[in-house]
Amino acid sequence: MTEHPLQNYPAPGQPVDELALSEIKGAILAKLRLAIGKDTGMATKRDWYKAAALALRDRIVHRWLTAEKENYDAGRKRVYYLSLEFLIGRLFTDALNNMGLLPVFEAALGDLGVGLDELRKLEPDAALGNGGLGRLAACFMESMATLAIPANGYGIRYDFGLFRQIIQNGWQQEYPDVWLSFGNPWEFQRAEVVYHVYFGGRVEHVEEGGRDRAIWRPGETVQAVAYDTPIVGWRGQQVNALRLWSARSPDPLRLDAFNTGDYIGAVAEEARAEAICKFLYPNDESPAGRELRLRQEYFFVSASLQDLVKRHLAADGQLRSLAQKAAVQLNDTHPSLAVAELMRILVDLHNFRWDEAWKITVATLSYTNHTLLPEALETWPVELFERLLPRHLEIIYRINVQHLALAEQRCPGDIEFRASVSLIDERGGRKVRMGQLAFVGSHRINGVSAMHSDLMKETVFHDLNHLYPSRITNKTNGITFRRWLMLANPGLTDLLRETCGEAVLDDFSLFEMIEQHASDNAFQQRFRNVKHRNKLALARLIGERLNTKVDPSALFDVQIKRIHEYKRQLLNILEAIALYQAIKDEPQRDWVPRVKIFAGKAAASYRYAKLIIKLINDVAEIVNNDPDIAGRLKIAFLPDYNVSLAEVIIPAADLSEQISTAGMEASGTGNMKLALNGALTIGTLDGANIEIRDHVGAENIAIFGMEAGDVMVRRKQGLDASDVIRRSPRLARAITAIESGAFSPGDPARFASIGHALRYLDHYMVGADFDSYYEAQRAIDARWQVMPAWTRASILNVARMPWFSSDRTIREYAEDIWHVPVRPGPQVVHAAGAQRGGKR
Ligand code: 26Q
Repeated sequence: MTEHPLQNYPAPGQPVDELALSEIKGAILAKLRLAIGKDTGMATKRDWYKAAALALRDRIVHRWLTAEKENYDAGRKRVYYLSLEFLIGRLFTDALNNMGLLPVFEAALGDLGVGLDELRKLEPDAALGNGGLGRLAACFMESMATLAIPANGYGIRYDFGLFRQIIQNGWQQEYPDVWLSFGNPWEFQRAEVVYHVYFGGRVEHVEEGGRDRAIWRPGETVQAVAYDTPIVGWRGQQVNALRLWSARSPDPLRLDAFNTGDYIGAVAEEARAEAICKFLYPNDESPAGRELRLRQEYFFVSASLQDLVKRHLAADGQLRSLAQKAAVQLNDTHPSLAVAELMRILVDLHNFRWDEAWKITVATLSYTNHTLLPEALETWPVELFERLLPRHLEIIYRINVQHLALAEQRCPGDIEFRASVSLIDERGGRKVRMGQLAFVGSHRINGVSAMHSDLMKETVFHDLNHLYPSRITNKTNGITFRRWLMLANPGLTDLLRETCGEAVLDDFSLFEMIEQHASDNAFQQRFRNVKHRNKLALARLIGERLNTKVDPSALFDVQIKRIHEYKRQLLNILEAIALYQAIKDEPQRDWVPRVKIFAGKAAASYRYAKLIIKLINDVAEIVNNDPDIAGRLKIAFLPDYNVSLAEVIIPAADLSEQISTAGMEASGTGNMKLALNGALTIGTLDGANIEIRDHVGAENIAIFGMEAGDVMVRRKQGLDASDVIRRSPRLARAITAIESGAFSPGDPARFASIGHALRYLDHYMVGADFDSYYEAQRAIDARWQVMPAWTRASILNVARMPWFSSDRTIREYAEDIWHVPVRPGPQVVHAAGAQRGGKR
């Protein structure tokens, strides 16, 4: 392999290096024989995929070990990203791309008679996450490696990822996601990295040297075993580990049971321990109260903290300096037991005084909040806590005493203030509030978009912000452009490389060079060709999966995300119904052909969300087969939305639906992926949509609907939708069609609950925003009919998205929260001939 980094990245159309090619071919063949145990004659496609993945992995491991040693020798501060979710998707081409080996592997596999693209599809998605929060963790891991931040991700190695979604007769059905059945070439089991994690039992207090000393006598022990997956940064300079914990029992067999022939009894404990890492929990409506979930949270927090404390002690010999050498980021409240566990480690196990331990804990930890929805804020019944984690409950009580004393100092006699900041919710059944715990135990608390961070200060954390001013900060989310542009949209990437020069791969701010071509006819044509090819690919996929024929030159209107009332897929399908009715009223008009594409999973227990999926599919059935429509409106619900499906849909989108009830979407990140790929956004002023508007310009985005303030006012007024329905015949007609069984002729009452919710509660303001949304959609139709102007807006969206790179987000975390250095901005010396686009 050549040493100059850029020579590994031949510009589009340039041949690959012959020497590298034969080396890679040899490496793949060697893996096939020696690691897989097959020769070329017997090898299946999957064998070839594994051989190629292992050949690549060898090259990653060299970089990994070098980076590790260098970071260790330099005594660099490390970041530990604690998350119960890492929604990674596939790693093969991601790692190839970042290593600069994509062209040479493609050529090598081609020479060996297998296509890289067909092998790529054999890798199952690592779907260890629900949605945005988990995908953010994956983007952050990639950006931390890219910026050469020494970092570890910590999470759980779930045996089953997020359920597989199958649509049967329009209804969602859930199946287990068996992603590990063919093995996982990316992970290294670290059989020697094992920690004990304890549960239950009781706490004894003894006096020792005039100090109270707590001794936890647990009732149960589980072992955590480490599995490491290397995460390669751009240009392969830095490789970090994602360390996922698997659970097992310390005693694989209970001998007493085994010796009496009670084999089930003999392995019962093992089964109980292993249950901890079996499933990923869905983010359904009421997550609280599930014992196994609390066990998962403590299991991975305890193992991760033991691991990082051990590493720190090995390097520094003492724990006083922990915060100077370790920054621990809590991805939502799910790991917030870290506050109590770090205190326990310092005070109970390492004899720190309480106050010093508290300083170290707060200086080490920081917490990211991802939601303001009150029903989604995590709490645990005190009784369950006490049974599972008795010592941690004591520690939380003691933290609370000190914290409430500060509250009393700040607002003497204000009982409401105390109740609102307390770590314990005393209203009906006492509960531990994980958000308050994470807040009090962290030196920085961040929201994920400007608006969300502002709302945190005004709503859920209003009083805590008063008590600890300057702790709340904003870190607007970002996405990794390597996956969401370079890999997902090679056509657009090549166009950018040709127009802005090779440097654009390292410096996304150079995207702005395409602005000068935004109205240029020839450039527009090339830009549209790229989009068209991506749409052809998606149209083919829709044909294969749904047996629905769609016109690739129609406007592709895309809403892809978890199904949730606040995200308002219902608003979208209502508009589809209204449009359907309008076309039927005037079939001769020149309607803009549209394909409405939906994808997303509903939590298995979220009945209403599953009914919305059924409604979308029922409407699709009628609309898609109505001869009056003549294909001018098509609706496609693509099943089993995951990272890999997103990589096909996003580059093909013309219109991005970001239509949450204002004030409810913390940020959104799909909105960024779609705009980066040239889709225009139709959206509310919510989450990061606001910042997208600020960057792309108000004329290049379609904003509609109520603002967050309006929503709050309307809620306070307690208005239902009756008034708006009375004033909007179009809305009334669409709702009536749903209620009358127009889309469910065999079962007219099927959607009665939806009709009822739309008319009488309308908590999510679907009715209140409907007219504004419908008009915004018709304005989109009008814009689509002037293709040069549409294309210009689309180009400007791409040009102005660089700020939304997760590299920018991670730089901000590094500077303001973690205090770690990052690799300085675009630093590559560009090879001759790479500047074909020229600099302005
Ligand atoms: C909690 C307790 C028990 C079981 C499950 C959960 C749980 C799991 C996942 C609760 C919430 C989640 C996921 C939340 C999530 O994805 N939030 C999204 O985070 C994105 C990244 O910041 C934002 O862009 C989205 O706006 C936000 O909805």
